[in-house]
Amino acid sequence: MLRVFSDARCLGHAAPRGYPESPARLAGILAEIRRRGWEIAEPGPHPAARAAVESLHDPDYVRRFEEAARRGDGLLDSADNPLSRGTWDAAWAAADAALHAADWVAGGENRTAFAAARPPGHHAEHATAMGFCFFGNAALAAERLRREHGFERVAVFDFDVHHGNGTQHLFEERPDILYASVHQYPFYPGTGAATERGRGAGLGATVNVPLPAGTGDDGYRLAFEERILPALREFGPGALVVSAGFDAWQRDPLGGMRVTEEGFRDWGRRLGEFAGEVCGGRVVAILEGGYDLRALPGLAAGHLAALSGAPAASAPD
Ligand code: Q9C
Ligand code: ZN
Repeated sequence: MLRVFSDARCLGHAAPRGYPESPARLAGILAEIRRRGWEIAEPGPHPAARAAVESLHDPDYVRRFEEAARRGDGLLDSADNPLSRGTWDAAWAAADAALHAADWVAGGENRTAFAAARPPGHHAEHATAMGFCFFGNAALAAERLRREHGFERVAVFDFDVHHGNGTQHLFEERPDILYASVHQYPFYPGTGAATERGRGAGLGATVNVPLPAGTGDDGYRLAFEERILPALREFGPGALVVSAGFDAWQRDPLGGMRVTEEGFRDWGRRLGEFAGEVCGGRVVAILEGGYDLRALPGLAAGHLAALSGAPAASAPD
């Protein structure tokens, strides 16, 4: 069963001219989801959001973000993180959607949730905005499943073309939350070497599979079969969080990979089968990147259909 979680406030984070992380990305995905007849839940603010964000991020960072937004500053921490009137609310709305998605998935078996939300989250550090990201949405979902819903081990798998430095760093000393990523390397943000395997008690619970520019469906399939799925299976999570970025697509304006639409469906199928066998079919997918406005809706919907076993397309009328 698939359920999509979104929030109209996510559209209010405006993109300056030439900024690829635009409201149109999400609007296109939501239109495609409606076209396929999939229901979209908009539950609004999550009662535990403030506490969840301030336990994962530095509360001083949250205050700094709020003050910068209120003052009307043009950006937060980096040129990749422009602020507009709706940015603060959008960042909370994305966190809210991720938390609601996690709550719903924890409520039964064979549930696939998709947080159709922006801004994305996997580059956001403990106290720094980075790479279009403000709050770690996927990390929030993982921590919610771990702490509030009692799953002893939760895995995050990240297939965005960029390495999720934020998610990795938030959990790198944790043995109870696995972070696994497949990404273009060397590339932005510079982290994600195979030698980064976690620290202290978390050693071994970080799995990086860097791939060279130009990798296509075959290279990704090998990475799944030989590295990612065995690591996830060995960890044995009670629930799976997927950082779903679609910027490894062959003509993405930011990425340099050659993945096709069929590639994203193939991973969806593999991850869905894995979840059915290992973690009661509990999957929380969170939107990260993906910047080709024409391709993105079909890539995301195709992946979700395969991941959840939802009908691939609505019947023609
Ligand atoms: N400042 C996501 O896909 N490019 N973020 C920076 C040099 C930043 C991508 C170029 C790309 C961030 C969620
Ligand atoms: Zn990305």
